Amino acid sequence: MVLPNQSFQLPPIVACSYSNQPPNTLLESDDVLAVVGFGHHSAPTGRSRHFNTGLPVLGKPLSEVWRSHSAVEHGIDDHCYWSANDELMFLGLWINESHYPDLKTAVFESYTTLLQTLRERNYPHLLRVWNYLPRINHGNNDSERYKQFCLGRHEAFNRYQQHHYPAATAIGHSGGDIVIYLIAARHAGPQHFENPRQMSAFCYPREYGPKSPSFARASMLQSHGERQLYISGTASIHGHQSRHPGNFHGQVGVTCENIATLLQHVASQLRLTATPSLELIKVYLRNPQNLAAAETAIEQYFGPEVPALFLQGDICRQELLVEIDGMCRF
Ligand code: 3EB
Repeated sequence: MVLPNQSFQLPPIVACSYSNQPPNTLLESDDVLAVVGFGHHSAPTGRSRHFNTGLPVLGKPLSEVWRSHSAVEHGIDDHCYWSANDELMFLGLWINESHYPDLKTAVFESYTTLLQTLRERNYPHLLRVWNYLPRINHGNNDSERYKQFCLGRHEAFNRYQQHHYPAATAIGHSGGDIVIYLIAARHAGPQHFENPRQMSAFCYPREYGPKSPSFARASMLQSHGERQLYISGTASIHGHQSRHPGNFHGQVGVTCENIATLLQHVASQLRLTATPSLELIKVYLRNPQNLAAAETAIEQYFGPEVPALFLQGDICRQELLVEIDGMCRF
């Protein structure tokens, strides 16, 4: 008798999808870890598992939904919104900068709270972080807000001896609080990857700021018989230099190639027989008028079947116009 392969019938420990259902409907399910909404305002929602950001959706309105393989526990403690299953914790907070002397301190304190919460709740392994902060490109040279953000994040990582940086996104928006949300694991230490075509961001030379950015190009969790890979930092950079400054077509091409190169690199490192394919992507555009060109280019490159969410957001280098996050399961 041939037994069915049970592993194929198990739901993934976490899955991300985009939904047009209202957040209140989505939050009725006890397996939802988080619903992330997109719009012009970023401030605490007051409802456990419900996040918003200051990034407006371009095109049809969708929420990002994170579902667990089982019912989750969740709550709001010490300004942190948390939810968890047996292996993963989803954790996030908003920061009102006016309560802090400066952005660097606000970011340091926030990361300290997040990392302390992960320690206390015993989900110590950072897997993936999203940082959405207002006016990311404001300020000149070393006082540019993105660079001050990098300083605060780095100090907190140092304090918690977090020397294995996770895949991360840092994108700017136009209104409200900084919002940071993340996924961390209880048992399995994630494996991190770099892109052979891009210098590791944590090695960027001094010209990009007083402290290089603390993130990996991709992070993978292997747990419950599945591997999931989170991809970030794919923007139009080769080595450490921006390519095609101000040229959207050129940049979207390099960004897609960066993703393809990274996936091939991961496949070769893991000795996989096939290159993983993208399960879904999130596209950040500095200029909403690039939406149609982005949709066409991305569909041509990755195919029409990959769900994509298009958001208006500022990329951390002034000259960059597009950034794409991705996720794979294999
Ligand atoms: C880059 O490669 C592009 O600081 O967390 C992309 C993704 C970028 C994440 C971060 C920065 C970050 O430097 C910028």
